[in-house]
Amino acid sequence: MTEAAAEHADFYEDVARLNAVPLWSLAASTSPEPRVFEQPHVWRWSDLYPQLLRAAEVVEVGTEQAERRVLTFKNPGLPPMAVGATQTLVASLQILLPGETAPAHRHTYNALRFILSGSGCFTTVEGEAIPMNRGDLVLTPHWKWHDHAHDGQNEPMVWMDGLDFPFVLNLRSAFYEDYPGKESQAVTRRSGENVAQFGGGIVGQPWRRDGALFSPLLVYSWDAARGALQRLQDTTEADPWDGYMIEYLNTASGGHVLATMAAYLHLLPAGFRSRPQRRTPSSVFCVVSGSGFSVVAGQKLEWSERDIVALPGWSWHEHVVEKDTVLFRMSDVPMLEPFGLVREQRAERLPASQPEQQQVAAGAGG
Ligand code: GTQ
Ligand code: FE2
Repeated sequence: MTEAAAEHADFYEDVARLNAVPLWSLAASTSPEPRVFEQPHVWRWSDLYPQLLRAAEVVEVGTEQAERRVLTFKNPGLPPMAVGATQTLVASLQILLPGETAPAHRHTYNALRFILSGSGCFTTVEGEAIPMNRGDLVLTPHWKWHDHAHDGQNEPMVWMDGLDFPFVLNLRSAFYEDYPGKESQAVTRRSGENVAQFGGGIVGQPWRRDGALFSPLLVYSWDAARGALQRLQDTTEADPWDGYMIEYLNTASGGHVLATMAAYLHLLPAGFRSRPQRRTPSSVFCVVSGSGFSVVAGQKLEWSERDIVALPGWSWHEHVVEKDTVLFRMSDVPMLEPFGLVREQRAERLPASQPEQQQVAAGAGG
């Protein structure tokens, strides 16, 4: 080593010992665009459902073994200790068998649930028992007590959980508490109360709206959401990027359903091929019905019913379907919006700077 090189190495070592880093050695600080570590990924129902059934044999729910019987997804691009379908969003599959109860607790991270199969489950949120039916969206906002119970006869009940857990964890704000004493919380409201009060676009007892951080309406039925999509299809043209698309709204504020997560339902009509787009927020979508594929950051991802797909932030993506296809999508857009960090590009066709994606998309047919 020359004297200069030795001096150089010495310098970096000394600085590191002082818990400092020369800024010029960090590529991220001058990267012209976001560097995205999360990868496009599909979690297939056909792979995971059998493992959920096995989980039902391996652990008893509601014991110290397992507070919830949940398989939570880990994006292959994240560091070893991290969980999440993206850097900010957890997606999981949860299974509950007839007769089982998942005990009451609360936490500062927000959750939403999209119901995939089975019937006979209730989730009690802050004193109201909410029936869970296929295609419903149910909210468990920040710090609300919640427990799940399966009163049905035969089939296991399965749903997707979406949580902002990685985000809240990184803000050192993850608090968690078990319900004192009992397994299930007391039911103190009549079933359907939140829908009656807040579900119609006309708000009863407006003083009961709990601020704007989350929606006082806790359940959005499949029929209402699918009906809205249908009316959109009957009266408008499909958006070339997003197809027919609705957002589930916070009925107190008109904003997103939760402080940290937004929820949408898309209908991509038969034969639809979306134009390419990318956005800084990340998304996770669940295939409600239909099948097709996405090309995301140069990778082709095929998916079908009940598969769950991670759409990394700032990654070009496009969707192709043969038959009518409905996608439920959650997004971390509310985490970026307050800070002016949402950027979006919607293109007629892929920019020439994306040869890999162009090639995959062109070869993909459909
Ligand atoms: O059902 O309460 O997927 O607390 C992760 C954490 C579900 C739940 C998850 C949770 C729950
Ligand atoms: Fe929970």
